[in-house]
Formats: sequence, C-alpha cells, structure tokens
Amino acid sequence: MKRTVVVHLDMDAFFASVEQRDLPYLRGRSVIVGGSREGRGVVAAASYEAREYGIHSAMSMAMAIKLCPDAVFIEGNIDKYIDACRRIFDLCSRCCDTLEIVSIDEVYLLFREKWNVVVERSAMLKEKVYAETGLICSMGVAPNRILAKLASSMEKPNGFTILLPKDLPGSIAFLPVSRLWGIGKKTASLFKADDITTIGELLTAEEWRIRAHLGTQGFDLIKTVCGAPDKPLPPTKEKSLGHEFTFHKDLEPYGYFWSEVRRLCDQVSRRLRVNHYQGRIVRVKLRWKSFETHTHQMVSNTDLQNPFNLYRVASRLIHDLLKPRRKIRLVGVTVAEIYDAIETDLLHVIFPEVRVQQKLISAIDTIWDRYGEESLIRASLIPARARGFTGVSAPFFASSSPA
Ligand code: DCP
Ligand code: MG
Repeated sequence: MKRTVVVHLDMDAFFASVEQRDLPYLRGRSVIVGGSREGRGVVAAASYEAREYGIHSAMSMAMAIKLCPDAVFIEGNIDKYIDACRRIFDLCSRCCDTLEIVSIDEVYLLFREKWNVVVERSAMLKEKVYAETGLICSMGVAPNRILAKLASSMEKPNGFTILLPKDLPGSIAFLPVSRLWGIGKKTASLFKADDITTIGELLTAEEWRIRAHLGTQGFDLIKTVCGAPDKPLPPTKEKSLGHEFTFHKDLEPYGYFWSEVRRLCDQVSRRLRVNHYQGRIVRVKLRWKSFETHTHQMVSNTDLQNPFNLYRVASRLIHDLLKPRRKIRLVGVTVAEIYDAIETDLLHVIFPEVRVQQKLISAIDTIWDRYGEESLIRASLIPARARGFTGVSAPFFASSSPA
C-alpha cells in the first residue's frame, strides 16, 4: 500500500507580495501591510526586505515605523488577497488527492503516490502558482504534516525542501525545537533550562524530561519527527448519504421541480452537518415516467455541508441529464465517499459570502433542532403544497450507494 506523502505550501509574505506584484515601484522595497502610517493597529504582513529590519507580523505599527521609517505602509485590500488565495487553492485542488486548507495562504496537499511523482507534481504546482498569480510560495515535502510544515519554512522565501524518510531525523537535527509545530515559546524555554535546544537533543533526551514538558504526546511527536506517517482518520460507517423524492404526478422540470431539488439538497447537507460528515462525490438520479433511470456524478471540492454549494453542483448534473419534453417521476441527490469533516470555520473567515450563508444555515439548524424539520420550509414550495402537490421522500444511508 502506498503511504501518504504530505506537501505543505505557504505563500511568501503573502499580502505584501500581492502589493509588490500590483505596484512595481514597491518591488525590492520594505513594504508593510496593516494599520495606518499614523501608527495604529498591527503589522499584517511585511515584505522580506522589511524583515531585515526585524519587522514581522503582529508587531505594533508604532514599533514597525520606529524600526524602518522609510518603509512603504499600505492599508491593504482583502478582496485582492482573497482572489489570489482562491486561484492558488484551485490550482492546488487539481493536483492532489486531498486538499486541506489551513489558512488564507497555507494548505496541505495529501498524495497517495510515489515520492518522485509527488516531488515532480509539487515542483510543477509551484511554477503554475507563479505563472498564474505572479506570486512565490515555499513548499515542503515530507512523510507527515508536522515535517511538511517544518520543511516549507526551512528555505523561505521561494523554498522547496524535501525531507526524505531515509535522511530523517538527521536532516533536521540541527534545527531549534521551537521550529516544531506544537512547541511554543514557553515549552521551548523549559527545554532550554534542561539544555535541550535542538531537535537532535530532543530525540536523545531522557524519557522523563519529554514526559515532563510534553506529556505522553511527546512520544508521538518524537515518532513524527523521525518520519512516522500521520495517523489515518477513522473510517466512516456509511459510504454515501442521500435523499430521493418521488413526485405524486410525473412532471416536466420547471419551477416546482427545482424547488424540490433544493429541498433535497437542504436535507442531504443537513444530514452531513448533523453527522459531521463531508463528502467528495455528488451524484444525482433521475427516473423518467417510463421508469428508465439515469445517474450522473462528479467530484466536488466544495463544502457540501453548505446546501448552496450542493445545489450548485447537483443542479448542474441534473441539467446534463435532462431531455426535452420528458416527464420525471423521481429525483435523487446523494453525497458519496463521505468522511469525517474537519473544522471549516476558517473558510467562513476567508470568504465573506460563505460567512453570510453560514449564519443563515446555523439559524435554520437551530430552528430545526428545536421544532423539527417540518417547522421551516422553503417559501418556493408553499404554492405547490397549497395546491396539494406532494410526493414520497426517502432518505438513505448506504455502505454501497443505491443512487
Ligand atoms: N496575517 C495577518 N495577521 C497576522 C498574521 C498574518 O493578517 N497576525 C495575514 C498576512 C499574511 C498572511 O496572513 O501575509 C499569511 O500569513 P503568514 O504567517 O503565512 O505570513 P506571510 O505569508 O506574510 O509570510 P511568510 O513568508 O513568513 O509565510
Ligand atoms: Mg505565508
């Protein structure tokens, strides 16, 4: 079985690089993106030129001005950064098996491929990111997430660092322990008091010292540093989850039909949310009046707990299946290849329109949790319901999908 190879990608001086790209006179200069020149707020991003003066993210603006009064100070334009971030994530999602978004400029790409394939694809991705956005990034290739993140930081900016299993842990033994994700300033200073400053020293430290400063998790960290793979996510019980709706009377795909499709998407995404699942495949099913049945599916990289996303994908798939003047008996929407969801809160911070949708979705969830799922229905269904249009709705969980 192929082991997962992890690639960590982090944009270099992200906000400042976008400004340097768009305003050529800023190139080669100290650029600080953040609060105003009047010294309010904190530094969001500093170009690598500004870092030579000791300026870094989260430093007070007043301090940054003191260290480098000649720097160019820019308030910043979040829309531009989000646009760049979207294009980068899009390129990333096309080249790996799984993409995990960590922050506005940082992702993990998981590959189930041989090392040479992963290295080649990552190098191509780095070039593509530059060609399509004009921005540079640093990448790290390693057997697990902690090492991949460490690797991407080792040769910043514009770095490409490979930590091959056969060279571990020797290839990182010289680095300070504080460079490991999970070891903060406080823990690093406790280790220092024990004369442990480098990763190499951490690996040869007595067990009780590791337990004292890191608890039993310290032993997992040591295995990770030596190249152990990340623990796999526990498998989910069901492989697919969906809803079908049989109309009380066969019909052509106009207004009411699409309202029911929206409702199916509402129900399916609701069940993903309730069970904390996410899925990779969207599948639709149409049964014509003649009982002939067709399915169509596609891989989706979007958050399918969001019914707006699910409907966007499902309606496109249904449109592909439709045939002129043919009446429909049943429609189904299924999400397959489901897995335990990771926290997606970050996406809501990055994408403002998602934040608005999220508020609506959680308000609906609160009402459904309290009063049941019939307590709130789509307004577009009310006229049809009033005219007695109904049908048979059937949810299913399946370990091999029926739709
Ligand atoms: N950011 C922010 N406030 C912070 C830290 C970061 O607004 N306290 C924003 C600005 C950064 C972006 O997030 O450009 C990415 O953060 P990084 O920590 O990755 O920093 P940079 O990309 O700027 O620099 P590096 O080259 O070290 O990754
Ligand atoms: Mg960055």
